[in-house]
Amino acid sequence: MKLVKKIAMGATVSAFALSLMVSSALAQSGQSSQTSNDVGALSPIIFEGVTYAPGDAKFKAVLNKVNHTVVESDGTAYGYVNAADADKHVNEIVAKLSEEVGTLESNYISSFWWDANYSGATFELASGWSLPSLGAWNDEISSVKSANLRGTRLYQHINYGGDSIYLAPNQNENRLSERNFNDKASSIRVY
Ligand SMILES: [Ca+2]
Repeated sequence: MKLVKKIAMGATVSAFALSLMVSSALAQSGQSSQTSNDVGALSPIIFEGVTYAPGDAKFKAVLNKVNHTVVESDGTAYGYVNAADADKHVNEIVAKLSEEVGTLESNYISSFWWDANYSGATFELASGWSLPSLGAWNDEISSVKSANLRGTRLYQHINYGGDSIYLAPNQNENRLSERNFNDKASSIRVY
């Protein structure tokens, strides 16, 4: 898809370009954008040092209390209330990965889908690129693959504000609903 390539090449991404990508992808896939298969939470989360499994009575309450989720490279998810605590954790992971990958160059990308299970319209963003707003994709992303160098972070508001979820490299979420982040992202960083 040409527009996707354009992003990877570093062109400025406008809301207009993103809306074009949506209509193009929808036209190609022949799918509507109204699919929704949200389910309850399925993955454990560590909050204030305690691990909560989906079956725990307190799980839903903890998930609702969590504003920021950080998923490490081994898939372990940590929940935070404060942005500063989540930022610190993300910065540590990104710094460590930066040391490891050095100046490695490649087309490492993150992929985002309109629907759960990596279906529906999609777009890609290469490592090092960010989108401060998502245009037609605002509050629409339902699944993500973080196949890049230093991870992917989705934010609730434009300009990287509000709640967030960070996924370490190669951590994928086929249902962002499991992290209370379905149809919620309004800006994105790909580290
Ligand atoms: Ca969606």
